[in-house]
Parts: sequence; structure tokens; C-alpha cells
Amino acid sequence: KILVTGACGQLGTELVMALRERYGWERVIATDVYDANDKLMQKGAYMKLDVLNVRRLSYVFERMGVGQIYHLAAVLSASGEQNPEAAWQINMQGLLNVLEAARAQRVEKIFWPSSIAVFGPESMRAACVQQSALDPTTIYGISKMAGEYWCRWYYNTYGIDIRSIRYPGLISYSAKPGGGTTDYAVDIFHKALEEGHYGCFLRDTTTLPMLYMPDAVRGTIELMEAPRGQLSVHTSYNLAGLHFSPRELATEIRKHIPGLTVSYHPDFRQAIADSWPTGILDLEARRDWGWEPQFDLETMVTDMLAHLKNDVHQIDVPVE
Ligand code: VAH
Repeated sequence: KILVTGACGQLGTELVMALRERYGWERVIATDVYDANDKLMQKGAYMKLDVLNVRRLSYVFERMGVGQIYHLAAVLSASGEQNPEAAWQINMQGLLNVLEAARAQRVEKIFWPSSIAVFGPESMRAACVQQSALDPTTIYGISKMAGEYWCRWYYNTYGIDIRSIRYPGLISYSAKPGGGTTDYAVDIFHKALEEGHYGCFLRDTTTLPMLYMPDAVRGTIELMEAPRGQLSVHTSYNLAGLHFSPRELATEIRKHIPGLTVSYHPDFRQAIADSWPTGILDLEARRDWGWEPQFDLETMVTDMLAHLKNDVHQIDVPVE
């Protein structure tokens, strides 16, 4: 069985659907802290599971015969700055609980998402390489940096096969993000279609690394299916897709929705965005497991609008 924590989140929703498609819906157990999720329950098991409940984690891993875990449960950067204690508990203690329960139950493979949020003011600004200094300024980024080293410690100490990707901002049409600094890049599409205007919480010139969800999901599964011996990175792989500023994204969307107007009102998330690199280099992912993004700004915008215009059922991700 493959168990996914944080299955109701922006990445979780899409990964569960892709994993069920690829491995069979009966093999994938979606879990999250919420009582239920009708979309995820349509085609497969959904269980309420709080990663802070250690006893329940071990019980579920053992009873359900869990062989692989995608541990996605986390509080994102913006929410984490507003609830630092909760972010640390869920992101850090949650990861440690999962790692220890997985070790005890001999789970064979674990995926855990890190983020470009591990980089900061002392890291490389553009073309930030795998080996760049980490310098997280958010509780979220600190928990992801510490998590990377915990994952490597479990790999070195117990030989557990843990694999990880430092995701850029994820852009998706199936599930809205919750509490991220890069969420503007999803919100703008909905507002452009619904109202023709978007009030952006970042400055128009704020360039950030981004990744379109179909690329993110494919890359994650490619990493998880790569031969273990090929993998040289045991903290977390840099992964780059595309990068753009709110102004560039708005200009591209206007090719489809000419009347779109955008106003800019930077808030507390501007300082978080300013601490992150404007671009990422992912040579190790390309070398070790053949990573190659397939979407650029033009094709991503076209695909996003095509799906949203078809009014693909939106799941509102419950935000803490
Ligand atoms: C966030 N979407 O904004 C997440 C991600 C790099 C950004 O970690 O917190």
C-alpha cells in the first residue's frame, strides 16, 4: 500500500490522483487531519490521520501494510509565520513521527517535500545551485532545512530509502494552495476568470521559481521510481521548472483574457518572497534521474486556463 499524508493539500490532491492512476486506486490510501474529502474518497480509501498522533501512525502503517509513504502534511510559509508553534510541531515533529514509525514498521520508501524556502539572503540569488548555502528566514523554511538533514540522518543511520525534492512554487488547477507565498500565481487565474481583476500581494517585479503541477507530479514519481543506486543527493534535490514575476504572468494571461487588470499591494509575504532565489539550477536531478521540465510560461498559462475554463471541479483546500 502507498500512504499519503496531507492528501487534501495542493500537492497531495494531485499526487493521490496520479498515484491511483499509475498503481491502481486500491493501493493508495489518502490521509489528512480532516474527517473526509469527497473528491479523494470517490476512487479509493481516505482515512483521518494526524501525523502528531504517534500511536495511530504506527497502528495504521502496520494494519494497512504500508510499503511506501508520501509524507506531505505541512504548514506552508505564510501560514507558518502566523502560527510558528503549530508550523514547527506539524512540520518537524510530524516528520520525526513519520520517520520513526516508518523505521519501526520497515516501510521501504518515503517521499518528503522540501522547498526553495530553505534558501535565504545568504544563498545564491539567481541560478541557485544544489550546494548553495541554506539560509531560511521562515519557520517553514527552517523546518524544511532541519527536515532535510533528519532525512539524510535516517538514510545514513538506518539505510531507509528517503527521497526528497525542493519544490518551487507549485501552480495547479485541481486544488487551490493554502497559506503559501507563491499562491498569488494560482489565485490570479481564478480572479482573472471570475472578476477580470486581481489584487496581488507581491510586488510586480518579484521573480520566483515556479513549477507547473503536471511537471511536479511527474518529476516526483520519476524520482521515486529511479534506481536507488543512481541517487547522489540524500538531503533534497533542487528542481527547476520556470520562473517569472507577477507582471510577466499577468502579461501572459492577458494574451487569453485581454481585459485583465492587476493592482499590487505587497504585504508581509513580500519579505518572504524577497528572501528566496529568483532562479534555481537542478543539474543533479537532471544527471541522477533524468529530470526535464515540459512546461514553460506560455504552455502553462494555456493549459491552466483550458482546465479552469472547463470549470474543472475546484477543491478548496482547508487552510488552518
Ligand atoms: C509556499 N508554495 O509558498 C509554498 C512553497 C516555495 C513555495 O514552499 O510556502
